[in-house]
Amino acid sequence: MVFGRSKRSGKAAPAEPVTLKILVAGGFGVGKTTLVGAVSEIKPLRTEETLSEAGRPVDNTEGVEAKSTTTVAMDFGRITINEQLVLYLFGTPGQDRFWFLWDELAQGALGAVVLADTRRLEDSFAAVDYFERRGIPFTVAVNCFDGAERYPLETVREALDLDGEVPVMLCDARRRESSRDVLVSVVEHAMHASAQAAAAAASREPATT
Ligand SMILES: Nc1nc2c(ncn2[C@@H]2O[C@H](COP(=O)(O)OP(=O)(O)OP(=O)(O)O)[C@@H](O)[C@H]2O)c(=O)[nH]1
Ligand SMILES: [Mg+2]
Repeated sequence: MVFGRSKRSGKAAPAEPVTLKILVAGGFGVGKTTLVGAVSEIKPLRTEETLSEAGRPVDNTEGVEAKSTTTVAMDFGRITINEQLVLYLFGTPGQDRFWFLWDELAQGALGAVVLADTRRLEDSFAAVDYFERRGIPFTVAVNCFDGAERYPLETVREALDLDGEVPVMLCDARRRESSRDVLVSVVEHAMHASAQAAAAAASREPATT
């Protein structure tokens, strides 16, 4: 019996896209949930709880007085950057009492966005420290809230004491395109950082000849 092979279409099977995990972090109320919701192509998973009167002494809502809810576990969303690249987004909770969740969320992350509000820049110090200590590449994105003063990016870089290679940019977390640009910056920065690390490791290898 002769078995025939089915005719090949000549087209290669489409390659699976690479999926990467990106954290969206920063201080309380800087717009993390807003950013994940603006770019996500799936209905974002949210874990919002109402800010209570009881929490007022510990929840500093200065500058975001209209805020009525806060993230208590995480946000989750997904964005397809192109045929080869899909990003899974994990938004962190902003309040100090949920710090214990960060290590769990950061596992396997390629990079991070640190959102900042120039009216409360100090709220994002802890996120910058966190990623610096763990060597996770990050981009700082200043979320331009209405009524917040605009500062040159170099001033923000100095105020946050960032290394020269950390990208700093402006964004509007409510806008999809703007938020997507921030995520592309994180991926590019992380790829660059990993290529540099690989080159440095190769140059340390002893010569084999
Ligand atoms: N004007 C303006 N308002 C914004 C922007 N981004 C977020 N907001 C508003 O600011 C508030 C805080 O946004 P969230 O996205 O909940 O902030 P968050 O960082 O997730 O907050 P936590 O999870 O509680 O830390 C919401 O009322 C948003 O509608 C922005 O770019 N411009
Ligand atoms: Mg949130």
